Amino acid sequence: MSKMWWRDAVIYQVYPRSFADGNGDGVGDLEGIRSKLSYLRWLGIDAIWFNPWYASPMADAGYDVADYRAIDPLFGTLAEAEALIAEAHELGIRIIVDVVPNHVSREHPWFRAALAATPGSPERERFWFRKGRGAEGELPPTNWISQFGGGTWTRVGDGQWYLHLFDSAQPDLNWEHPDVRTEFESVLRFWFDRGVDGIRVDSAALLTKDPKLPEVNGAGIHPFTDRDDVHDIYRAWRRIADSYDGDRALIGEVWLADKQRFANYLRPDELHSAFNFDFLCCPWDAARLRAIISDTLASHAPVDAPTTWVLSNHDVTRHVTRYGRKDTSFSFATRRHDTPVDLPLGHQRARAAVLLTLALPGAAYLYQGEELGLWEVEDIHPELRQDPMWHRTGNVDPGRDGCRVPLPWAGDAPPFGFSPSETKAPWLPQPATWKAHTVELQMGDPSSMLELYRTALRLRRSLPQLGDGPMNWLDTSERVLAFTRPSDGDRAFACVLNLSERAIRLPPHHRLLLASGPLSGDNLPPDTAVWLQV
Ligand code: TEU
Repeated sequence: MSKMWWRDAVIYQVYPRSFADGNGDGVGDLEGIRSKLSYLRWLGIDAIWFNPWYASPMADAGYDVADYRAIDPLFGTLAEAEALIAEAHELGIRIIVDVVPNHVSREHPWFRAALAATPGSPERERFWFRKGRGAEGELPPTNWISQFGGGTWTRVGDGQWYLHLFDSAQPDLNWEHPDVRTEFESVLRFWFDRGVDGIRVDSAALLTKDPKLPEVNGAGIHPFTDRDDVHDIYRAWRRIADSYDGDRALIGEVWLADKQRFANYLRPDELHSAFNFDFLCCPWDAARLRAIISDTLASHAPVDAPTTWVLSNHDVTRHVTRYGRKDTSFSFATRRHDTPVDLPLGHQRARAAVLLTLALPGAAYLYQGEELGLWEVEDIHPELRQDPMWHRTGNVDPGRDGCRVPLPWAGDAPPFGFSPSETKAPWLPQPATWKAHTVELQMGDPSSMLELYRTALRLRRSLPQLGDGPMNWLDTSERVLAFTRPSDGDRAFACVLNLSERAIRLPPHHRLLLASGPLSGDNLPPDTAVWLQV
């Protein structure tokens, strides 16, 4: 595989709970994943990113880690993880694991020791324990709001409060403490020693906090997001990654609106790459998409970092559903269900969208199931919902379960081959209508979403113009996105996406490589994209 693979890899996100269940307990696991590696190889991806698979009480689906060096028994064993990494490598697939450094689980030995210790003890210094405000210390130390809704402080028996930017089951670590730094450097080595090619850094902009813990006041430097001193951590981590053979990458989960500040994480001595989430919050609108593409490429150029494109992940409403909403004022932050979804429209746009992202410069992330055209499951019964967001927001935000429903592999009724038959029901219920979207049904059907993905991935590998490199906008109408990917020697490659309401004429003298939907002669219908040689 190529040097600096992370610059333009296609990375498939496996959410282990929901990919494939090998042992029949209704929850996905490593045995299940292993049985599907040949599918991923067939699909044509370059790398897999696994969401956390570590020992965890699963208060936030594994983003509450109790032991960073152990696999949760729900998923399997460390030996199985090692075998999985080795087998993937044999198939030419790289592996990325998810490390969660902002917080640990309430069950992590450090936090248990902190709870057992007294206020002011060294065990509490690894976290953010503070006195409360008010006469009796009955008010939390700050007004901060949790990423999951509600406050960021929970009070313990002796009256102190501890900080958690997410759920109370995820106490924040104190990155001023040398133990914390040493421990995570050792965790990185642990996984690099086991051959992983990359590490996703969860909540990468949140780790360091202003020790004075001031209120969030909207002006000036933020007390817990994107602080300048967080970059010291990534400089140290880069030295570790670079000390290994091969080409080990650090990939940041950085949610930041400011593109200049975002690019700081990608300086040559920091992270290799970071998730660009802009498409997740962007409606199906040519001007907005064009602005994101141009601004992203411009902001990454000074640090010579590649960008990444993401249409869906385990935290947001699946894009078939987002694009199927007639109401384009859609915002992912309010996961509202009150506008109807036109699924055929969502599918048509999703087909066009993947041709766009795979044609742009940089790396692309695919979230498991998007290649099947899966949509957000919005009618999960309240009692079956698992996401802490649903509970912490007082059931205002439906949470993220709807994008985490187990995959349909085969057959015409749940569990659709996700689990061996005659076993426990999948941990979240699958819609009966997914029988038309199984892998089994789509494989070999040239009109299916799955075969579109596979063809696009095969072409992307074979065309030297795609992946890393320059792009030029073609001068077309406002509601069309059209660009070329030039290359020496070869004919230029062009991608054209029609976001208007009328068919448009394709450029003259082209050769059609791939279309996301039916064309009428040389006309490109609305919500359709093509790849051309020009
Ligand atoms: O997400 C970090 C993050 O910023 C989330 O609050 C995100 O904004 C939210 O999920 C959007 O709905 C990461 C993980 O991707 C997420 O699954 C975890 O719950 C979170 O960290 C805590 O570890």
